[in-house]
Amino acid sequence: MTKRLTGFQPTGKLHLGNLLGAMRPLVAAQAATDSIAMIADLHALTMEHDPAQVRANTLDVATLLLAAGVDPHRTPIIANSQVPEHTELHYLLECTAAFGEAARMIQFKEKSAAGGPVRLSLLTYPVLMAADILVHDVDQVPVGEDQSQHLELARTLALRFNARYGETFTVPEGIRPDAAARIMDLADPTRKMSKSAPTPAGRIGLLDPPETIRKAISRAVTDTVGIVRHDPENQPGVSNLLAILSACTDEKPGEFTSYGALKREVTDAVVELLAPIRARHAELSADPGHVREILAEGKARVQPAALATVRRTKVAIGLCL
Ligand code: AQP
Repeated sequence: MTKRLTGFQPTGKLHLGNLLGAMRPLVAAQAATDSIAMIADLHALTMEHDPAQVRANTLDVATLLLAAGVDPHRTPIIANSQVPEHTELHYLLECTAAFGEAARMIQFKEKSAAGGPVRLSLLTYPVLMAADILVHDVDQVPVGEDQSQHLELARTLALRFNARYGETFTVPEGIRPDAAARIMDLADPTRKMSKSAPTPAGRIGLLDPPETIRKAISRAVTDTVGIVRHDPENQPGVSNLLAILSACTDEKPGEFTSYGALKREVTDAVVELLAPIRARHAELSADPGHVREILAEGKARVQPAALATVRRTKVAIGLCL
């Protein structure tokens, strides 16, 4: 069965984009793939962070994955910090990666240009991401546009290692979520909905109550064209609302005579989609010990194979076991 790894960074509250672009496809593929859901809490340490917040976000992402329908019996849910083979392989891969390869990553350039001290881990983070993927021998990694350069590096490192030290890693393939699942910011539909956007106005949190959702959608930026049609180039706001509607309902949107009518239907669809997730999240949050157990079980499930990858890598690169 195809092995797939889907990653989530606990860098803030998960939003509708994360659900439609990553969580629902993960849930939908559970039966047909051998998936791992990974919370990349180590990646959250690459920028200034609040320790208590990272821990809380990590548990919250795990809780939301369960609430959204990830079945931990089929799909192990892990935090990369809890499976030490990730960091062990990270170092071994660093020994095969060049400084220039990491320094030319667009995300590194952008984030390091933001001012303030630049953590060394921000530079090496794509190599950790490569380790996250390669340690589990996965065939496929769903990646958004902004992660595709990092996935390319993971492939390069795997191919280079295999060529230099002998066949060791599965070379992963990036799979793109379909375009309709790329959800844009409601306040600025030319950029994707993101946890780290400067203002929360363009984002719908997965735990937002119906009234907050209604307000956010009613304020969503549209245009002056006055016709409801899917034209991302000229009508990005309206096209985004149509994409949200179709992703929420799994159906092609009908006809709309006004932006108001479209917004009302989008609101109903989002509220309906999120209601059971909020309810399940509330139930699960009453027992945080259960979520911690799920993470521990996930670790126990994936660790033997991860250990085997690290041992194989160590032998290939010239270390004694
Ligand atoms: N707007 C989006 N539309 C569709 N899919 C999205 N994803 C993120 N934003 C959208 C997908 O969600 C998964 C987890 O994302 P991540 O936690 O790795 O971080 P990200 O891709 O960088 O997303 P954010 O929310 O924008 O985080 P920040 O602001 O911290 O950078 C991924 O599969 C991603 O493609």
